[in-house]
Amino acid sequence: MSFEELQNIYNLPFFDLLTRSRQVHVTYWPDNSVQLCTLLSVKTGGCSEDCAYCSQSAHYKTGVERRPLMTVEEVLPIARIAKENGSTRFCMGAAWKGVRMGEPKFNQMLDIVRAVSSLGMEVCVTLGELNEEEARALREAGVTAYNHNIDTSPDFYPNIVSTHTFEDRLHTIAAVQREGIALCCGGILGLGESVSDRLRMLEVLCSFNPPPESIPINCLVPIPGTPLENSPPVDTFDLVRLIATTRISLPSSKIRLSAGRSSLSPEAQALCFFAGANSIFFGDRLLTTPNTSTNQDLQFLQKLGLQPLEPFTNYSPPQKNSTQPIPATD
Ligand code: SAM
Ligand code: DTB
Ligand code: SF4
Repeated sequence: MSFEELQNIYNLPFFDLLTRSRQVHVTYWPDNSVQLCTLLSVKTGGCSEDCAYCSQSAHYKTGVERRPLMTVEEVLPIARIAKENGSTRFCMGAAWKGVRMGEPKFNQMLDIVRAVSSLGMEVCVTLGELNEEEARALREAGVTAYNHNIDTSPDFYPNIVSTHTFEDRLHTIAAVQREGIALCCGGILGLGESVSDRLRMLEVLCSFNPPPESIPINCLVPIPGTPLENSPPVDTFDLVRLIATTRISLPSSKIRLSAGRSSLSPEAQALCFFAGANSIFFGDRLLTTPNTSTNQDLQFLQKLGLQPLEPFTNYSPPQKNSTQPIPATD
């Protein structure tokens, strides 16, 4: 969908926009389900990159305690509990610039993925930059999805990161898609970007082939010590408009209401689900910041008549599809 089309949708009268996005939502997602995803930071802090929003960048004094890569023995019980609690996706994040084939840390990560994959949940990882070789190894180990956000528009990106480029992000995304791993790709609102930047970001998401399987929409969690510590909160109506526009333009993608959710009122969260969000991070913590408690979330979903997406049985990960043309980005 073009930028102009996205603008026209985004600027519809609020209730017209919601009516349209709801129609799309019930057509593509008729069962009132919300996917529950558990997040775990398997390697925390000390990252070489200078992303202005991030608690884990070594460039800022945020007070986040550095922790080395966890072992299989440490991760596996946490993943088991996540499954028992109803999560169907286990997402592991590492504060790295990226990974390279043959590195001990990458081999350890592959061992972790093999172990978690044996539990029968979707396995998502976010490890920073990689090439096709690493993507293939992750897929063979059992990764079903790779999270790599574009975060904002290409033009605004240099305002929030200087240690890598928007093009670098696209390169990793292309490698992930060429290897047939489901792409989890979204962004953050509240970095000081304009509405046009948000729609330019959406325009890039719309250009991926296939479209992202899931789209995390994060609202900035301001982290003391980062350049964005004093950023004002995102306007709820702007957030809901963006979710609705995303639902209309990318109907088959799951939209994950991600970081910042615990700062939203129940009414605001309900509007986000109505507009098209159908996935959340579920668990008391995100990576380094608190999340809404699981009990509160389950009660709230029940109140709205939304069901946690059924844990699947006999899950078979997406296979590499060599007939699908993926445009090169470099
Ligand atoms: N290092 C990897 C990378 O950059 O892709 C993975 C981890 S990074 C924490 C994953 C995503 O979390 C970021 O792209 C950003 O969208 C989101 N994120 C990180 N810190 C955040 C914050 N303080 N508030 C909201 N979203 C945040
Ligand atoms: C994503 O888009 N959001 C998650 C996940 N992908 C890795 C991370 C949110 C991090 C929020 C800040 C923190 O807890 O450090
Ligand atoms: Fe944080 Fe990822 Fe940026 Fe590192 S690359 S500073 S972990 S967002």
